[in-house]
Amino acid sequence: MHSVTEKTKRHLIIFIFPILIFSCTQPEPTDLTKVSIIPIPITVEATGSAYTITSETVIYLSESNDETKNVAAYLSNLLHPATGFDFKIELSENEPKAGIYLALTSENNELGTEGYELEVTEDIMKLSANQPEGLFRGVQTLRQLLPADIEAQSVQNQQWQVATGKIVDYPEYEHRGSMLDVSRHFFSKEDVKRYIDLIAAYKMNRLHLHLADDQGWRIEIKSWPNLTVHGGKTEVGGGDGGFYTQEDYKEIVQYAAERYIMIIPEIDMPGHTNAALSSYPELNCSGEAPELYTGTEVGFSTLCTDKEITYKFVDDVISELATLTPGPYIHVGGDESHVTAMEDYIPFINRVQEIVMSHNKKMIGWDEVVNAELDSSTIVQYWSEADNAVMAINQGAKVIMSPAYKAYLDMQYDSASRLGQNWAAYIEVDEAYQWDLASLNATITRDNIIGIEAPLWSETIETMDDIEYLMFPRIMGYAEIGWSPVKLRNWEEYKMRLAAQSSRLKIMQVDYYPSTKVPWVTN
Ligand code: TNX
Repeated sequence: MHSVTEKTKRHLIIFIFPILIFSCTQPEPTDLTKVSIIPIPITVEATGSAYTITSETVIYLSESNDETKNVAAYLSNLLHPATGFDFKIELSENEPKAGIYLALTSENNELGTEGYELEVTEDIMKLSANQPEGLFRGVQTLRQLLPADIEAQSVQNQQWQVATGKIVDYPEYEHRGSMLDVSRHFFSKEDVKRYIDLIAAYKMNRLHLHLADDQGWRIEIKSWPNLTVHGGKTEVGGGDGGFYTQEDYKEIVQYAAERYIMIIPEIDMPGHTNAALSSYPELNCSGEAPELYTGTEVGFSTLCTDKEITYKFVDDVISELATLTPGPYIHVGGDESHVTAMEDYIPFINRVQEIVMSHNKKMIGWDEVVNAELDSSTIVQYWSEADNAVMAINQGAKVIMSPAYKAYLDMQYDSASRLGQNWAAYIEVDEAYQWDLASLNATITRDNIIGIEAPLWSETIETMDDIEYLMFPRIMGYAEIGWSPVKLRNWEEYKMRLAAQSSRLKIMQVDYYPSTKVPWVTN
């Protein structure tokens, strides 16, 4: 039953409220310290008012070059679909009176290359950083300060307010990333781009692509064409596989670079090589090519480490990959080579390391590579044995932290999870968040760690929805572990911030796992 007064009230809301919104000069008071931001910034101060983005808002740049223009265009493209506004981008060497101002400064050393400062008043939203990269990370914060509807892909009729105050923010670790296995199941270029967009939103800066394994070879190598023609044909379960042409791959690298994400290519060897062995019989000690493999066993394949052609192959592959890779790293796998004798494995890795370095790249390997003699530039990715990470450190190598029982995105959340494996652990959202890279082991200390990577192995996943279900929300916690200092991190507080992200994730159409550990806020 609606009374007359209730009807009148509704009319007031329908007719008077918009007039209030569009004619009012006083913005609604808002508290910047109450806004949910992931990863949590270093400092946030609120001044209790709001800045409003309107159709008149201009994006100003303090300096106009390809990179700053790219960040401004990225911001404009981010804001355009939901607001419907066409933002002008203009150069303004001096601070403008109003608008969004992207400023390069060299005033604050502690910001480093990725840090930023965001100052919001009722008139201006000023984002400053030492590098365009810092501006880009700051844009991701700005995004979370706006109402969740900013993520919508169609025009939303509402106010676009940002709480006033000041944020100063920079990362704890230089290396913050995820790995996607495109070998067990192949994922299209478009899927990889979405993956890049999703990790960029939480300020990650590395995407490691696992490009070759027993089940499929996914990157075109012009000097060994059968690797993809034959070796890329299928995947786990026997479905159609696929591969990236070098042109596709360059496009991925470029797309990532525009988001300040480095692509780290991995060709796993000497094990995990059935797809290559099946494509070229001469790489087998027997001289006979095995069938393509579509199961999920590991540890049964090996390159023939005492044939010279093997090193010609490795050199050709790494040479082409190095040419496609602007970043400093080539990942050579080295894990689970159970059928390679240790006396063959060690000289093989030593030689592969030389090959990588001869192409002016640094080698990364899974933690078993510590059995070889590592160069001081080599990086070890700890996934399995803490003792291996300790050996790496004793050899002077730095470590990427991906301990499977904490950081594997392909682990099931619990025994009822519809996807994933559980050989390392069940990893619920709280388990994924509540640990610190530098306190797992007494020898693996802060100074030896370059950062975190959360790997997503793809034995059990086939679609982007599947990816998102295992990735979210855990990836947001891994992003925070890499970005925010441990003293700012606390599960009880984090879970509230995470809960507040649910409408945003829904609007972004992220198919996240709705863990019962999180008190999700549904509008
Ligand atoms: C172990 S992690 C592997 C992968 C599997 C993964 C499944 C690592 C270096 N090797 O080959 O896909 O487990 O969780």
